[in-house]
Amino acid sequence: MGKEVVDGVTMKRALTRITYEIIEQNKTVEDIALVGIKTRGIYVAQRIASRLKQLEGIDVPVGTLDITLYRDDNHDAKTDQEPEVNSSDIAFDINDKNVILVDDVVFTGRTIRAALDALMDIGRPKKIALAVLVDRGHRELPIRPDFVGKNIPTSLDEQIRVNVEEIDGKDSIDILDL
Ligand code: 3GP
Ligand code: 5GP
Ligand code: MG
Repeated sequence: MGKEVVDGVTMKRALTRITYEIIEQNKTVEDIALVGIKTRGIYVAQRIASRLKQLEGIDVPVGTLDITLYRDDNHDAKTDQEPEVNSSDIAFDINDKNVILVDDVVFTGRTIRAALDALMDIGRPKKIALAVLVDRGHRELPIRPDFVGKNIPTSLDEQIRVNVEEIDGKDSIDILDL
């Protein structure tokens, strides 16, 4: 069983705060585009987009990247296998955009590295930033999120479960012991 460390109200507030930080740090919010990493990163990106609409009245495009980590069937993410981009759905021009990559959890950073490669293959954004709902530590690359919902230090035996209303029926963040 998991232990809930962030409840629904707190999670929504964190998403709202991230959105305000994005507004503060971007002179022209019109240049912003969001790219969510499947699966739950896409929902986090859509939440941020709807808050940007509420707060600033702007429609920000949301694209998606499907990235999977190839690894053995145990759940040890520390592996020499690398994440691979399976597909992307980015139906807008990323050239000269301030692209904000969005994932639910950042861990080793290898998925983000793969996402950066994929974005640079598509075009030349003006800038790429990273927003995550949870930073659980254990980075293996020099990648640091610009916008963080919650820092949750974990051991390697733990796992974060992010629940989103859209697919899990509730918003919350749990820690699980593997
Ligand atoms: P999600 O983004 O849809 O939530 O990385 C693919 C999925 O595996 C993610 O789904 C994530 O929830 C889940 N996952 C949970 N713990 C780990 C982990 O330690 N490493 C990796 N690579 N994936 C994990
Ligand atoms: P990376 O190690 O590349 O940072 O993370 C690999 C992928 O697995 C990312 O998409 C990340 O969101 C996800 N991930 C890593 N650790 C966890 C975790 O503890 N919980 C969840 N839900 N996702 C995780
Ligand atoms: Mg994820």
